[in-house]
Amino acid sequence: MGRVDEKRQVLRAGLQGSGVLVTVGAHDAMSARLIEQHGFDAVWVSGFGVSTMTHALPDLNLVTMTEALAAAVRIDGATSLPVIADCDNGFGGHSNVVRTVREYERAGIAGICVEDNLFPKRNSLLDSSVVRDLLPVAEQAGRIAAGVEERDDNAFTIIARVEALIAGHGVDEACRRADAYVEAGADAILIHSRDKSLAEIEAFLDQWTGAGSVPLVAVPTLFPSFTAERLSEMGFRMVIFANQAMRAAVSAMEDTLEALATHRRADAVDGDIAPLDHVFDLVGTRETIEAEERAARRAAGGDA
Ligand code: SPV
Ligand code: MG
Repeated sequence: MGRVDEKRQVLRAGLQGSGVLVTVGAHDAMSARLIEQHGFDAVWVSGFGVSTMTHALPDLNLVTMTEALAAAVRIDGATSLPVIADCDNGFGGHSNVVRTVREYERAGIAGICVEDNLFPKRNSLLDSSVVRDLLPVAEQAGRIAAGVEERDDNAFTIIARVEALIAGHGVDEACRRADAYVEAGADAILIHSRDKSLAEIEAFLDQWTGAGSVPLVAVPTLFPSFTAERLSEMGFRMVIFANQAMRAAVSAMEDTLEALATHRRADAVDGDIAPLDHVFDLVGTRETIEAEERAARRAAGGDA
């Protein structure tokens, strides 16, 4: 089995198993490599992370599909874990969702997630008590059905993300949307919430008659004290720690830059940053040089 098929199968099997895929958000290739080295199960290409770290732009649909796909491909290339790409609202209208499925599948990504936010979207974590409009449920269901129809490989996972709780539409609407997206052929449902107590999600799990029909995905950024195991007991098959690595990188850079600005000498930070050898090792520098040297010796031998 090739690398792409293997990653897709691992993702499928993990979502359909009885455990939980503990997934971490990457904003670039190195964060994906570190996520793998720390024993996680899958990598989430965070739209928030890529907007912030690659472009220094807000997560408001300013990153194009081409840019997001390029980031996903770089991330996918740096890890043997399955990669699920956050595709926001599919970067536009109906045909953009269809094209998104085609391009991400062709690029060898294991799965994507598409949300029902209107274009231009708002990041779901932004503090807001305003009830936001979402894409009409029938329209989003139509987009998902068309995306599912477009894919060639049934192992390419399409996750539908329900923003009804985030946008202030309540549990009934969240259930209605989850039903419609499952009916449209979504492989999994990401139910997003900002409720720190988890009461809203518990109400959704109690009320949604489709619970158990497809795997459920949680992003516990705003209910951070719930462990992956606890969320798994509640019925989630994937838990995404979506932005912690990105926020760690921002804090670490800020601390380092502050110390450099204060002390104006490089060794002010040496004890707190990754040693050069560690960085060389993370990207296989020595192995690459050795391979080049072996090739040069072979070429020289061949020439002789
Ligand atoms: C992301 O990581 O870009 C996500 C998750 O979509 S959240 O920021 O919680 O919306
Ligand atoms: Mg996102």
